[in-house]
This record gives sequence, C-alpha cells and structure tokens, in this order.
Amino acid sequence: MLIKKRPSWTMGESDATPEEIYMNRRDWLRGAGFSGLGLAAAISGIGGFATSATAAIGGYPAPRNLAYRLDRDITPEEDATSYTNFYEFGSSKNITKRAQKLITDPWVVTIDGLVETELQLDAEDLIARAGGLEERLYRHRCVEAWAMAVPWSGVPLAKLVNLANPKVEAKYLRMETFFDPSIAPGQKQDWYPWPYVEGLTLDEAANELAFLATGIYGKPMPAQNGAPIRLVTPWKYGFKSVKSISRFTFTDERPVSFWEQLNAREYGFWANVNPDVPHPRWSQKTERLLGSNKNVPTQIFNGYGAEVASLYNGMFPNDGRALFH
Ligand SMILES: Nc1nc2c(c(=O)[nH]1)N[C@H]1C(S)=C(S)[C@@H](COP(=O)(O)O)O[C@H]1N2
Ligand SMILES: [Mo]
Repeated sequence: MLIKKRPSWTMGESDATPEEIYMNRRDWLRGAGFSGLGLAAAISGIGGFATSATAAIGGYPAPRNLAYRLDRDITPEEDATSYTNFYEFGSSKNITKRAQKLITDPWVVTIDGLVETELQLDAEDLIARAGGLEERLYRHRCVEAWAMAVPWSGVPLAKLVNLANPKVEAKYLRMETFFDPSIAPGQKQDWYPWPYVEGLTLDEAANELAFLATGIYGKPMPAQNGAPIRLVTPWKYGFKSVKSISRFTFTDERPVSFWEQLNAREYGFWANVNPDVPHPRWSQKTERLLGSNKNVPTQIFNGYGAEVASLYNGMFPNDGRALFH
C-alpha cells in the first residue's frame, strides 16, 4: 500500500507541558475518591448501574486493585487526556475537540466469530455482565518513545473471553474500532486501512494484565482516550491498545493490525516493549514521561515481564526479535 502521508511518529516533538498544570498528588488522590467514603460510593454505584440503559458506564470511581503498582508518579490527568493518539480524528496529538463528535452512548458491541455465544449488546451491559469495574495503575509506553502512568477503570479482558466462550479452534482475538467518516475526518483519508484493527493471541487476551478500560482518572473515559471502551495491554507498545472498540471477533487467523498493514517492518503484530530492539528510525532505550518530560530507561515488557514473559516461552527460537516487531 502506498502511504501518501506518513504518521508523524518521530523523536523530539516539542510538546513541553507547562509546570503549572502539574497536579498536586494529594489533590489528585482526593479528587479520585480514595477516602473510605469514595470507595463506598463506588461500590454502591456498581450495584446501581446495571439497570440503567442510558447513563454512561457507571461505578466511578471504581475500587482500586492494589496488585498493580507503579514505579513512578501518576501522569497529570491534564496531560494524559490532552496529548492523545487517535488517527480517526487526525494525526496530531491534539484531537480532543474533534473527538467530541463521537457518540458513545448508546454503543453497540458485537462479539462474534469462533464462539459458542455470539453477543450483540451495549458497552454498558457488557461491563455489567463482566462483573463491574476496578481501577488499575498501569504504565503506558508508546512506540514513539513517550510514556505515561495512569489509573484505568475497567474489567479484565479475560472476562469478555469467558462470556464469549470461544471454540477450541479460536486462536486470536481481533478487535475493531467504529467506522464512520461522517464524524471522524481521519477516516476520509483512504490511504489508511480503516477501521483500526488490533489483535492478540487468545493466551495474551486471557492474561491477567490485558484490560478493557471504560474510564481513566476515576471518571468515564473521555472520547479522545477511546470512549466508551478500549484495550489496555501495558507490556506492549501503545498502538496495540485499540480505542473505541465496536467488534470483538474470535478467529483462527492472525489479524493484521492497522499499523502492521501500513508498515509491518516498523509496527509488527507482537509489539512487545523492548529497549534492545530499536525502531528502524529511532532508539527504544529511553522514554519521555508526559508531564515532566523527563527521560527514563525503558524496561523489557515495559516492566511487566513477571506477568507476561511466560506467554512467549519457546517462541521464535531463532529470532527473539520477532517478538518485538
Ligand atoms: N482506534 C484507535 N486506537 C488507538 C490509536 C488510534 O489512532 N486509533 N492510537 C494508538 C496509539 S499509537 C496509542 S500510543 C494509544 C494512545 O492512547 P491515549 O491517547 O489514550 O494515550 O492509543 C492507541 N489506540
Ligand atoms: Mo502510540
């Protein structure tokens, strides 16, 4: 495929964030409701939202799962929700205004393919059936070498896999974003292989870290971050974390991802974070933290090797690098 316009994924973008918007950690904790009262409100919220057909996915702020800890400060909310990649709305990082055209309620999600239980249901019902929200703090590492650390609210992807009850032949989960060029101007650019598609092996999808996020910073997901439901796979480069998912398909064929179709040499299927495998056009040794703009070393599997390294045991014995492309 001819790419008429290349993505603006380069090093050294000048997007410094003013010091003033640094968030005071105490204020943040209070804002996200980590008092006993906040937690009680969250739990009663979870009890209440399943019956509501029209409200946004509820239960915020969700109780935090303390199993997932950070080695760095949480990125200021203002940075994580204003510096975003969402090519459906343009190739810059500043698409927040345009993304507000996205109507996320109602939002029909289809689960199909090699499953015992095909489902078509609203995103909200899906989350209710998956058992309610929890909050997790995860690092996020974009292939462009910027990084953030944010509190996501959502459900383990494994819950959706269980709901769908995949057939034994199913080997992969393919996830697809909406397609509607009338609201998403980027989708009028026909050199991109819309809709945005991503995929995981079923083992990856069932791994405890794979998460379907419906919120961020203790609130429902803003459109620009992929409302109402997006993937989060913190051990992989950020492009795997497909936003605004409308379809989950279980398949025996490896899905060809959006960026893989555009340029497989630069953006491979596996996309596991590895500082020792440079992107063809830049190093992956370090990452720039949104907010502080500090550079810190990048870790193998983005620091999540304990959870995911075993997924890849014995794979690609002749070329471990394949795991990272
Ligand atoms: N549908 C869709 N999903 C997407 C993208 C996109 O352009 N479209 N960009 C990806 C990339 S490259 C990254 S780094 C993350 C960014 O998530 P954030 O903007 O919420 O930080 O979303 C990913 N998911
Ligand atoms: Mo990215």
